Parts: sequence; C-alpha cells; structure tokens
Amino acid sequence: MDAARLRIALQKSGRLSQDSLALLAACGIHVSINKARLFYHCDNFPLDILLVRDDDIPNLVAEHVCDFGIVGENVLVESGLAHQKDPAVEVMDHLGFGHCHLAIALPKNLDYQGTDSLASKTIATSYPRLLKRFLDQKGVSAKIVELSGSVEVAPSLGLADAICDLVSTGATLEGNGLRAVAKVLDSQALLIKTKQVLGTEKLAVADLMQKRMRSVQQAKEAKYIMLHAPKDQLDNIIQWLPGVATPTILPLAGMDDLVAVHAVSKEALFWDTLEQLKAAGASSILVLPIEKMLG
Ligand code: PRT
Ligand code: ZN
Repeated sequence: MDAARLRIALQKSGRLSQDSLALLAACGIHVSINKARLFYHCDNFPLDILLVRDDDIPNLVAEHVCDFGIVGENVLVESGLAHQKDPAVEVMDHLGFGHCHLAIALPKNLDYQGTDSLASKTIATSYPRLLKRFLDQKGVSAKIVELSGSVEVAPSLGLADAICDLVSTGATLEGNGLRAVAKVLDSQALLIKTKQVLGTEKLAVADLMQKRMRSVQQAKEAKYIMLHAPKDQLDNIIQWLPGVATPTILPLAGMDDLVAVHAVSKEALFWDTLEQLKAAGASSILVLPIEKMLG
C-alpha cells in the first residue's frame, strides 16, 4: 500500500453503496465510479476505494488489506471480528444510514408467548452466529438452518417454522404472512478501521476524513432557525429551541418590541416544536438546512 494513501472498502452494489459514496462526496472526496472496476483512486484526496461484497469488508479491514471499511453492523457482528474482548477491527463511527434490525419472525397464525415459544422450533437465517447468541442469552434451544438468501419463504416451503432476517419497512414480512416477534440486533452502517498502527501521514489523512464525516453527519441533523420574538417573551421562546447553546439576538429596524433570533439547533426539529414556538409568541419562523459545519 502507498504509505500516504488510505484505502477504504465499500460495498460494490447493494443497499449501502450509494449512501457510502454519497458520504464521501459530501466530504468533498471525488471519485467517478464505473462499476466494471473494483479499484478507484480519488483525484482530490489521498484515498483509494475498493468495491467488494459487503460480507468481505470486515475481513479485508481485519487483515489490513484496507485501512477502513463501511459495513452494516449486522455483517460485522456476524463475522465474529467484532468480538467484545478482542475485536479484530475498530468501530470508529455509526454513520446514520443503512438502518435495519435483525428480527425473529413467525407465520402470523403461529402462537407466540415470548422467547420460550421458540423452543424446539426450526429457525432459518443468514445470521446463524447472531441468532445463536440471542437464543443462548434467552436460554432457548432451537434448531438453526442456515440459508444464504430468500429466508422469508422458508416457512411457506416447509423448511423452517420461523425465520431470523433483516427488516427495514416490514413489507417483506407482511408480504410473506410473517410477523416480527423479537428483535435480535439494531443495525446501521459503521465506519470500521484496521487495528494496525497507521504511519504518521496516513494517520493525518484518516483524521481529516473522519472529521469531515462527523461534520457531514452533524450538519445533516442540524438546522439554522430564524424567527422574530417579542422582547418580553424572549426567555420563554429560547427555552423551546432544542439543542441551542447560544442564540444570536438582533434588533429589527423600526421595531422596539420585537427582536430577531438566529440559532443553530443540533437536534432534529419537529413540527410540534415550531408550533410551540409560535404559541409562545414567535413569528416569521424559518428553518434552513445547513450544508457544512466545522468547529
Ligand atoms: O452483494 P452483497 O453481499 O454485497 O450484498 P447483500 O445482498 O448481502 O446486501 P444488501 O445490499 O441487501 O444489504 C447490505 C446491507 O444493508 C445489509 O447488510 C444491512 O446492513 C443493510 N440493510 C438495511 C438491509 C436492509 N436494510 C434490508 N431491508 N439489508 C437487507 N434488507 C433486506 C432483508 O434481508 C429483507 O429481504 O430487505 C428485506 C426486508 O426489507 P423490508 O423493507 O421489506 O423490511
Ligand atoms: Zn452480502
């Protein structure tokens, strides 16, 4: 590996691919992907990208073929390389996309009274390690059948009584007459890093990339709020602004009883907060997205 260029493993084609590349783009890291190739040099940042199947990413990082990887928590934990006592890779950040959860689901007509109802059942899954860990924790003995895909059809084919699979909207379970009964793991995309010590140059690049990734994530949630507030309601209105440390208070030309309040909110802003602000006397409320944040 070039001593100064970082190498990151991303999913080649699948649910994490677009968001992973979009995150790099939002960090100002440019690469033009032509899916025929597996290896890309970014032209404006010392980063090379290896496009692979997501299942290979934990190993590529653990073996230090790549310095970093972006992979679902489900895949990392199932790989066994995130073992709590001696993990083979380091989890640097939760990236806020690829959200799903691993759940045990049963045909709707099957009775479920808690995890004991799974005793002696056959459960089909692509996540045998995670499922076994869950069943062991619950003290339930069930038979695990490993399938690499289309797990949700296993009960209707008579291959299994239940399944353990990833769920995001729940539409696949619904479409196959199944209902989720127990959550095994919450998952989202993670930035993982090799445990090998990086040289000084690479370390500096890694630090810069991570800082940019964090700032992109912060900016995604954060909003810039502008509103007008009656002076005598100012304290009350400010307390309704979520995640705001120090709002800016500005005079309004020709208005003695009103001031403008500008603030950056670091939390998601919901309609009910805006309605509460309005009820507290705020007017001309504007909420704007923030593109970049630093410091
Ligand atoms: O080819 P490669 O091995 O790289 O890809 P893959 O087919 O193994 O993975 P892919 O692209 O399907 O998913 C990549 C990662 O996206 C997963 O490891 C998860 O971390 C994350 N993710 C997020 C999901 C889902 N949501 C998801 N809904 N992965 C899979 N699903 C599947 C699920 O298995 C089920 O078949 O979608 C279906 C359920 O979706 P809903 O919306 O109907 O509930
Ligand atoms: Zn995969």
